Amino acid sequence: MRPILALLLLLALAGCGQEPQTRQWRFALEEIEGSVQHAYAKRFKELVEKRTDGEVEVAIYPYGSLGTSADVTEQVQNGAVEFAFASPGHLGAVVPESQVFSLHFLFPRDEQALQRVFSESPTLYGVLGQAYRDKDLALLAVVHEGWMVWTADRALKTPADFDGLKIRTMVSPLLLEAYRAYGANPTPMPYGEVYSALQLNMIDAQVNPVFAIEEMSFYEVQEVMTFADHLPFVSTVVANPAFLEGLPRPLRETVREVKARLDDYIFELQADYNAERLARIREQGDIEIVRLTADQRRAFAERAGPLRQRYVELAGERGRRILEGLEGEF
Ligand code: 6CS
Repeated sequence: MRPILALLLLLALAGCGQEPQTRQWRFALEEIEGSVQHAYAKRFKELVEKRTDGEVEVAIYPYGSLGTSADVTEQVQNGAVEFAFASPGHLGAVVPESQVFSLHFLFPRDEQALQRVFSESPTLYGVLGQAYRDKDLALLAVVHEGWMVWTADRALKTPADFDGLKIRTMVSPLLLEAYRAYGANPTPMPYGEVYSALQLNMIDAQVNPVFAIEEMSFYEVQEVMTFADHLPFVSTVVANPAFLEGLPRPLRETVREVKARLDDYIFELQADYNAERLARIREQGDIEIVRLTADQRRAFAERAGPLRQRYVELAGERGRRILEGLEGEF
């Protein structure tokens, strides 16, 4: 055998003997096991591992294992974690433009319109995506987790009911301003501290989608749930940009395809989760449920209106483009 052929044969045989290289992708959540984010990550893992045939293994880190939302976002920015959920409710100080998701009464209650815009909006994936990118975050998906519901020691039917109410919010500055506009005293704190703060009467109220109110047991320590349909709870899936851009093209394509598959999956799943958990809350507790009328919602919407201008002040020219772009897409 000619030496060059022998060398090629040797190299090929050595290659065959090598263990295939496995890539580990970490996916960190802001929610516990059994949540909407957990369902998303489990399906992401399943689809990625199946499509890459063992080349990629996804490890899921539920809320608490890697710290608060702010900690997890930093871990994505510095590459310690490849994928994570980053809720705009916590991200506002880092990416001011993301606070468009804090604007009460901006988003329509038409679920199909929400689904369409959140899965493919050029404004969100283009303009907002660039704002994320400037802060070392790649925006992969915008995820609707269900409409926010106020829970409190009282019914919240008019802005006057918010007078002096200590309501726990996530930490984005515009969210706090939104509740101040109703006359409340918003108190930001990490998700994991809310139950005990309610139990110890350090706060009177909090706001979250139904599935979260159930799985975090907030309903146990509150008297009334008020449905105002003022804001969908939106989270975003982010990745470390250098990691994503450094992936071989087929793997990047896999991430893109899996995201598209998950858009419909999670939209339907959150609706089921929220409906089932509301039924469970009704069975287990004696919490009162209040749904605002159109007139009652209007009184809140009037107070919330000026916040749009405030958003543009905080998020600048790009914020204005996001707001106008979204208004045009719905
Ligand atoms: O209220 C919060 O802080 C959290 N709520 C939900 C439903 N998901 C993540 C977020 O951190």
